[in-house]
Amino acid sequence: MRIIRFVNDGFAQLAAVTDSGQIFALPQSDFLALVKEADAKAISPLALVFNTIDGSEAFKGQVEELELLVPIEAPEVWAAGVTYERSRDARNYEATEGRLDASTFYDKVYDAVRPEIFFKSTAARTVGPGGEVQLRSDSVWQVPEPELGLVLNAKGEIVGYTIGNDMSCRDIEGENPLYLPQAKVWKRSCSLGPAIRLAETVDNPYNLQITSRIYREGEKAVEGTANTNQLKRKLEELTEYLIRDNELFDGTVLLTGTCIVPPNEFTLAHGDRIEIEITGIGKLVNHVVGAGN
Ligand code: DO4
Ligand code: MG
Repeated sequence: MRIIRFVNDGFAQLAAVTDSGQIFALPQSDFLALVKEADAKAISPLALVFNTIDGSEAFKGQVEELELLVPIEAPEVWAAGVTYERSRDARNYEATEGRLDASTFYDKVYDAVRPEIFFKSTAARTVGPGGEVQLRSDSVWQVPEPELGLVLNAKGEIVGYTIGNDMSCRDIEGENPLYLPQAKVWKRSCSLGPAIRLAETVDNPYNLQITSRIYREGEKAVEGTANTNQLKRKLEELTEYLIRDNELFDGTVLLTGTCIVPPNEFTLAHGDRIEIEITGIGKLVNHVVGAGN
């Protein structure tokens, strides 16, 4: 069962999408309201959705035909880094100008007990499905980072799964790790969507296939695949560190790191189309616009 938001008669409508693709309106204002109502009734969110849609009429049409909104206006988006071997190798490459024999702090963090977790975005900097992600004006090496996103409640519990794009500037980060916030956080540098999969309906979050494609002038320029079974850390390990001595807000999203990195000579350009697909969650599509657009 997936939860979406879309524009219905000019208003944001929460809806449930069944595994067979049927769409049912939900009365709650947003995803966390649904989770909290289920909590208050001491039933699971899935049971609440089934109770609500039982006997009601499905919307006509398919999800692809709707004007989708970001499935959650996450007050904060955080991200974990170097959680996959592929990410560690890519960071080493950009930090050492390709001298892969060099040992770096990326090697250390990959093996350390404490994971890398950084602040990524706010609702205002985050775009939804079909939205435009923006390039930085002072970077010449920019890539999308396709990541599994954890939707958390204020207690740090995983209540849903979504897809995130942690847009990144490899040259800025590679120049100096202290530039990380500038390599990661700017206007429209994050996207989430298209849906949230209820956590209880995901049997094994460590076996989700991730596929990413970048199209340029209608042609596929880059494609990569990965699986969450390659993740070095446990999801609870990441959420535990995020919540430690911290104050979390309902609907916080934690991105879990990337395992798909385009070839080193690739950089995003205005007009590119990015697709990120994760089994059971959907396909997040975004368009790239140059700085200042
Ligand atoms: O170490 C910097 C960030 C790494 C990252 O964003 C990732 O591995 O996904
Ligand atoms: Mg990342």
